[in-house]
Formats: sequence, C-alpha cells, structure tokens
Amino acid sequence: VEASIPEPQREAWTKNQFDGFKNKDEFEKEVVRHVETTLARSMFNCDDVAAYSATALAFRDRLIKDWNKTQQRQTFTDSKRIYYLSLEFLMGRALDNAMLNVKGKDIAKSALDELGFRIEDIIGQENDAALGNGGLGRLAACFLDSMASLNYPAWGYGLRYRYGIFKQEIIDGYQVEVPDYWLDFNPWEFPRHDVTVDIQFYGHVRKSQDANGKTVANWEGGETVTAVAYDMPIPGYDTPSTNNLRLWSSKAASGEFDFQKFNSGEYESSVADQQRAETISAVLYPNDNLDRGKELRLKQQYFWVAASLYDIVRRFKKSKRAWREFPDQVAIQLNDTHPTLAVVELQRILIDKEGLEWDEAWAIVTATFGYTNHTVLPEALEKWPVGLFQHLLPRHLQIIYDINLFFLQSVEKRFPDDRDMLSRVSIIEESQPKMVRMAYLAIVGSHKVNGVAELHSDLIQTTIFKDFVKIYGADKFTNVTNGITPRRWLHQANPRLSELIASKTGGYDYLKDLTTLNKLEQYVDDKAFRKEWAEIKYANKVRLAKYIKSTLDITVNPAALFDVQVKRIHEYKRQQLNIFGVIYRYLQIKEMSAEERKKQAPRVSIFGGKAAPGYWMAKQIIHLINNVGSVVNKDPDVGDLLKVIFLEDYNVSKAEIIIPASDLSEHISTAGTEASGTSNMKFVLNGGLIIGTCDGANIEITREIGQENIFLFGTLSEDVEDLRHNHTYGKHAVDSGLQKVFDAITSGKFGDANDFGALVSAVRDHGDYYLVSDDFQSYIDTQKMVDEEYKNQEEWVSKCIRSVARMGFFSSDRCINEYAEEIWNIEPLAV
Ligand code: 73E
Repeated sequence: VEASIPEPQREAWTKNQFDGFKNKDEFEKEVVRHVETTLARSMFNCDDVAAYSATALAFRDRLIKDWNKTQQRQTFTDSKRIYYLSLEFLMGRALDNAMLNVKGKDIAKSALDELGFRIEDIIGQENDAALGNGGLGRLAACFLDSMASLNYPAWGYGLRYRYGIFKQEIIDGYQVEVPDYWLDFNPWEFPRHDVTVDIQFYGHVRKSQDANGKTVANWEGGETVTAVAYDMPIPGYDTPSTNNLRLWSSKAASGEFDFQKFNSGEYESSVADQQRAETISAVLYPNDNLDRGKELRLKQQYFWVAASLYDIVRRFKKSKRAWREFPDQVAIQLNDTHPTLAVVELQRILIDKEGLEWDEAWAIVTATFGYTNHTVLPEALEKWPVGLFQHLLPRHLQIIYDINLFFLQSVEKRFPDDRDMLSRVSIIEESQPKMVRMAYLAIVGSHKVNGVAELHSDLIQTTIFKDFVKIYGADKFTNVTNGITPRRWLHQANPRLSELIASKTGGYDYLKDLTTLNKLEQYVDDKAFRKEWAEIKYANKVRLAKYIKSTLDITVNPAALFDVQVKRIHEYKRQQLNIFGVIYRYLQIKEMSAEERKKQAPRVSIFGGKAAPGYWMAKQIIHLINNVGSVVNKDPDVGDLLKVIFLEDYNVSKAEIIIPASDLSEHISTAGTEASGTSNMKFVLNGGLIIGTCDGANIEITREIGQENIFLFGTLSEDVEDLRHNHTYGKHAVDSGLQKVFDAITSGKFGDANDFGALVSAVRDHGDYYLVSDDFQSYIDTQKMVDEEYKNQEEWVSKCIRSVARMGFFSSDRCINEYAEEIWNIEPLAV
C-alpha cells in the first residue's frame, strides 16, 4: 500500500500492461527474447536446457500475471483464505502442468517445433521439485492443483529445502543415496527478498507486570534466524485463478552475521554462524511414516510455522478487523502433526503480543485449525522430549502446559471418577523422559480432526483417539477420503487415453467434473472402443519397455502382464510379500514341463521405491528384489515368462510413465496399516486393475468400481490383532508354500543367504508382525486368478473401462470441496 502508484500515473501503467502471448508467433517471440536477454545466449548457443529455461520463463511470465490478479481480487474482496501447512509438497515437474492448465501446450509444441526443438525433450529437461517423501507430500500437491482449479483462495506454506528427497542409485543390488540439489536453475520460484521474518530460538522467559498490573511473559535472549519467502505460482486448470505456494528459506539474521567478528579475524566462526542458520532449510528428512525425533527437525517445524503465522497474521491485520473475526477470515489446515506448533504459536501471538485474554485467544485458535491424521503406525506418531522443548522453545512449553492444564481440568469435570483417563489423554506423556504428544495437542487445538479414508477414520476413532471421541463427541471427528488430480494423473501422464475419453464424454470437461467419466460405461461392450483402449495401453507399455531397456538394458515383452508395485519401501506395505510371491512363481516355472510352460501367462514384475537411508530392513528388501532379478532375468528356462525389474529412483515424473503402463498394481499392506494410499487411485484411473488387501482406500475403490473388478485377498483389519497375539503366544507355523521360498533363499540361490536372514526370520521367528505368512496362500491363489483372467483380454479390457468409468469419486476436487464445506467454511471466489 505504501508503494502504491498515485492515481494520475496509473494510466501509464494500465496501457503498458504485459499481456502475455496469445498465439504461436507471440510465444516464439517470448522464447527468443528470454534466450537472448534473460539467458544471454543466441541461436548459435541454445541447447535443450536453454530452450527449456526460456519456455518455462515464458509460461512463468504468464502465470505471474494471473497470479497478481488473483491475489488482488482476493485482497479487494476480503475473502476468507485457506492456508495449507505442509512440511512436504511433492510437486514434480511444473512446465507440462502449467502448459496444460493454461491450455497453452499446443501453441508451445508448434512454436518449439519451428524453433527446432521437440516438446517432449524440453519437458524432460526439468528437475522434479521433490520436496516430499511419498503420499503425504503428493497429496498436498494434488490439493494445491484442486484448490486453484476450483477457485478457492488458498495458499500453501512449506519449506524451501535446498536438497529434496535423495536420488536413489542401485549399485550391486544395493540402494545408494545421492543428494538431490535441485535449485541450480528454478524458473518457477520468485524470491521475495523483501518478505522476511526473524525467528527466535532458545533463550529464556522473564515474567513482568504491564502498566495495568497484568503479568506478561517476555521471551528473551537466544538466537535469531531469518526466514525469506520464495513464491511458486500454482495455476488452476482452465481458470485464471493462480494461487501461491510460499516456501521459506533460512539465512542468518543480519544482526547475527557479526561484522565485528568478521573484521576482527574471526572470519571462520562468523561464516560458520551463517552456515548454521542455512542448515535449517537445507534438507528434507527422508523418512516416510517414521518419526526420528531429531532436534533439527523440530527447529525446521518451528521456523516454518512461525514464519507462516507471522505472514498470515500480518495479512489479517491489514484488514483492521477485530480479532474475534480471525476465524472468519482464516482457516489453517495442519497436514499431519508436523505443523502442530502453529496452534501454540498463534496462542502465543494472541496472548503475549496482542494482549488478548487466554479464553478469548483459545476460542480463536481452535476455531481456526483443522488437523488431518495420515497414519496410525505407532513409530510415525510424533513425540518430542519435554527437555528439548524447554531448551529450544521455552515459552511454547509453558503454553503447552497451560493448554494441557485447562484441557485436563475440563476432562476431570466431565469424567470425575476416571483418573486413568487423565493420564491417557494428557498432552504430556509421563514417561522417562517426559514427552509432548503432538497428535493430542493437534486434536485439542483444532475444531475438526479427519482421517483420509473411511477405514482409517473409523480406526482412529476407535483406537488411537478413542478417548478424545468420548471427550469431544463424534462430531469433531470426520472422514475425508483422499483424492488425486485428474489433470496430472490422467491428462498429463496419459494424453492418449485422455483424448479418447474426451472424445466419448463430450470434451475435456470431464477433467473438471470427474463423475462424468460414467459416460464411458456405455462403451464397455463396444468392440471398436475396446480395441482403441487396448492399443493405448499397449503403447504405454511399449514406452515403459523402452525406458527399461534404456536404463537397465533388459528387454521385456510389452505383451506380458505388467505387474507393478511402486511406492516407498516399508515392511507394512509388504514388498517382501510381493517378492516372495515372485520367487514362488519362479520355483513353479522351474518345475514345469515345456508343455506346461507354454500355457503360462508371461509376466513382468516391476518394483520401484526408496527406502529411508536408516531403515535397514527396507534396504534388505531392495537387495533381495535386485538379486532375484539378476537370477531370474538370465535363466533360459524362464525366458519371457517372468522378468523382475527394479526401477531406480522412483519419483513423480517416473510415476507419470510407469502408472499408465500398468496392467495390475499391488496395494497389499497389512490390513489396517495403510491409511489411504493414493497411487491405487492413479492406477485404476489409468486403466489398470488392482490386487490388494482390504485396507485404506482400496475398500472405497471396491465399493465404487464393484468387487468383480478388483482382486482382493487377505486378512481383514478386525482380525489382525488376534492373529498377532497368536503369533506371539501360540504356535505359528509358516505357510508351506512360503517355506519353499525360504528354503530357496537360505540355499543361497539368490546370493549370500546371510544377507536375507533377517527378512526370513522376521516372518519365521519374530512373530510375523505384518502377517506375511497368514496372507501368503491367499495372495498366491489370487495371483493365479489374475493369470487366468488376463488370458481373456476382451473381458479384462471391459473391466478396466468399467472401472475407469466409476472412478469419478476419487478426484481431489471432490475431496477439496468436502474440506471447504465441512472443515474450512470457505467459498470459491468467482472469476
Ligand atoms: O496411506 C498414506 C496416505 O495415502 C499414508 O501412509 C501417508 O499419507 C498418504 C496421504 O494421506 C503418510 N505419510 C506419512 N504419514 N502418512 C508421513 C509420516 C511422517 C513423515 C512423513 C510422512
């Protein structure tokens, strides 16, 4: 506002506004201009990287214009905004998405062609923005796409990691981690060197009296680190709405970079201070569904949350509204417990800085926040030692104690005779050392708590949070089943299928209302349509086969059944069950006669996924998969009947190639462990079938597409506890088929048996926590059904089409509308 141009000069601005490109010629001009000026190159010096950069910059210019207008509109209309706080945003590449969302890809394609470049090569130059581990981070990215596409005034807030998730190399069958330095040139971000926030750590709290005799807390001393904003425009599909993703980067506060020191010969220690500050946003923690409790992680969380809240509060204060109106203007969603400190920070701002009374402030806080839980795995539930809090955030610990005190007092009033209840629900766990339970803090500080698929939402209400349901009532708890954006996961990843669907459903509007996919159902029995459908799948498989050939030098037959499991490697996701099944298949093929082998359906088992660097068991699984591959793939008895592929460095852009090429994908977690899963939705939407357990969103996928279109097997979630109990206290015999697999492994058939001892004994000797043996036989039987059904291609393709037709529910647009209505109380802003 201070820098606003006076009225008389505004005409000069209006008439000179940058209008972006409207056709091929204008776009070419933009590209050449960026090559020659921004990049200081020429036609004699323009490689694919330069052409990518210039193309990206041309689109960025266009996005930022829409971005400006969107932000102005939101400010002028004083609309309520939703702020999505997530420590992970797994965005993948931006160029293709931007081109498609603004409907500029055709222009770019022909222009680049004239300029001497293939658009696919240009798209391929971009690094993935890999600021996430897996499903949780990708969900946040899909949500940003949907919020912009549906015209919701929404901001994402996260951290600008210098290193995203590590790159995975496979060397001699083992995972090796390589740093992912992705920021060399990132045309999609706008550094806002003028948008900074100083963040305090450590120090102590001093109580004093203000002029009215009221006690006030002063957080003093310690050190300060500066947060700098970097903005990424988020274009909606077929709308000018362009939202913002604001990522914070850490640097030494100017006061902290001690020039005195610098000049007086302490150059090294002064540079070291600077580096220490930059460490905060240096690297994404590479653990999925695992909490390791490192101090730097807590520092990241507070740094990001404090900067974001400062920004949000600053924006609210410009409106000059009363504080009690804060929740009418601001909704904040906590993506898991990682941003839970925001609850405490907002309470601190309101009572310590703005002088509100506790109750008044707390009513504002709880009306503002919503909390999404993504996991019930005990090892993933965040807890922080009280001592660490005391040291790093002393004032916040006091506030947490007060929040807990008032909460427990209210519980005691309602349940006067239940002392046990108080210790069970206390935000402070009375362990050695004492711990702060972040999920409990998030529940107490929010007005709604949601799970991410029906089974998961039921489970949190009946197990880990059941006392809180008693305390607050069932209304505070709800379900919002996850979704995926059809723009990236169908239109971008599978353009030919998208085109075919558009031709039958009345154009590309299905991308805005995915339920119109149901129009496809009338073509299920249409032979010509089925043929086109099958051809597209085959072409996608050829594309993947070429990729496999070029990266691994293994030839796979595109007519074989492509059986895919790509996701983070985790014991609960049971890649071990899959590879044991592959070994079983291999042993069977070896025993067959030549005649029998001819009747076998050829299969390619494709794996991909990263193991957390410190997760030893997961790394053993990767090693076993690779070793099985190197035996099976060169066994002349097997030939095309079985190939085992481990694709290196699974990430978003590779998912875009792999998913459209799948016939069958595996979602085989132990029942009750996978909160939702989202790749299950992506695979079905791309015309693949699923083999899966009754877990997460598999259950709702089954309900939508029909149980005849999915291969379900295995233990039900309600039986898991008893089975585990029996393993521990009763006799537990390993399944006989699985025993043969173990015998083959221990015989050294797949390399040194000692390497895989732990994988075998986890099942055989240590209680089989993930029920691999219990589910093995039904897994094998179900795979046999898959083989049989795949032989009838007409029927298989019909199932695929029918499934796609019924997948409308799983759009992240539906999901975001549910959040908007039930949790955020926010409306789209008409454009
Ligand atoms: O089932 C998935 C779910 O689809 C779940 O495992 C994942 O979130 C997806 C989106 O809802 C998830 N990730 C984490 N917790 N749940 C997690 C936990 C700690 C660190 C990083 C990620």
